[in-house]
Amino acid sequence: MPSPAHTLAPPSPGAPPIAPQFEEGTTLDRFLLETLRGYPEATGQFVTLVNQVTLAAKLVSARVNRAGLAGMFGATGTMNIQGEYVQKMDVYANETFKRALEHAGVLCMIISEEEDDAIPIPPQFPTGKYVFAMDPLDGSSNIDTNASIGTIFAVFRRMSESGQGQPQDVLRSGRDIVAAGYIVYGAGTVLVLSTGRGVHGFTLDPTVGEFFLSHHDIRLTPDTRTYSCNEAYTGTWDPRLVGWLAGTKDPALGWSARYIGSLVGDFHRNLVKGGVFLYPPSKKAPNGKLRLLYEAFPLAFLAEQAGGAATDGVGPILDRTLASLHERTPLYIGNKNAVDAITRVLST
Ligand code: AHM
Ligand code: MG
Repeated sequence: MPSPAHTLAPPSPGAPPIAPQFEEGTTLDRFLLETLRGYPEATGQFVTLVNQVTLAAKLVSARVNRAGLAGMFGATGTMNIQGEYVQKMDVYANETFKRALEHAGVLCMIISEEEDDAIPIPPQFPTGKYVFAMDPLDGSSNIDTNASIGTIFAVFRRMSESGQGQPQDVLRSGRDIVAAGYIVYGAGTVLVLSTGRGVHGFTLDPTVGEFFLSHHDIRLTPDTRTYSCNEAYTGTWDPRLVGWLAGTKDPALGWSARYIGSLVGDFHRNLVKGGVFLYPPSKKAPNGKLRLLYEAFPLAFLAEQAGGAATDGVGPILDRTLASLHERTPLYIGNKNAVDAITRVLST
């Protein structure tokens, strides 16, 4: 029986529940093979896909580390579909991920923040069963300052039968995501991944070029006392939200703020240490600034997998159905009680 599009793969009949103990030095490759062992449909193309993602991540990581020396700081002088200045590293990351992924026979379509239309698989390469949506270099305006930046991605199983991907392969519910993750290029390079069975982090050891398990089963506790947002914009936010934020200023409550201005950096910090990230609609960005498909969807998938939550202020992000590739959304994401409190405030 074919597996439903929204699960990576069903376990093979009689497969034992998998709860392996991971020893020090477990590579990403070994982790995938061991955790997906009972899921034969998921090995093969999916493992190849992850391997190609890590190859691109290593190349981008190396370039980010040398950006100042390699003349990769600054903008190209052109604007993307989002009306934002394209940085030189945006172009490099986009090309690197595309080149690493397009030939492997595991994708039928790539969607990138950097390109207006869905990217078909070049005709000389075989197509595969997954759709890959990415923000190749989120937060890239921070590159000149050495702040954390990253690649965010979501993976869907195709709906169409074969050949090039079709619009129905990507214009769909966030609940159809089968895997999601990001690579944060910071003090170290860390890949955070979920295949729908928890959230796990792998740190790149650049001396050997391997990702090793470093954050097993990351969990978001229900409560947090940290928020992340661009508070300079509150003048045009919904007053109910401004009221909620004002409430956090009571010294008795012990709130703190952390904001890098790089979604992937802020989210990673909050995932590891706890925190709620807010990017509400504002006068400048009436539908929010962040993109649903390759920013909000994958991070919402990770947040839910870690026991947290993500909403657009009305309902769960993952309940949304994508209407257009570069659609924007408000985003409130992180520890569950804070996200729920914000959603409650916005619905009263
Ligand atoms: P980008 O994908 O073009 O880098 O833009 C998105 C970035 C996010 O990383 C970050 O959360 C947000 O823009 C910061 O916006 P602001 O400068 O308005 O606070
Ligand atoms: Mg981005």
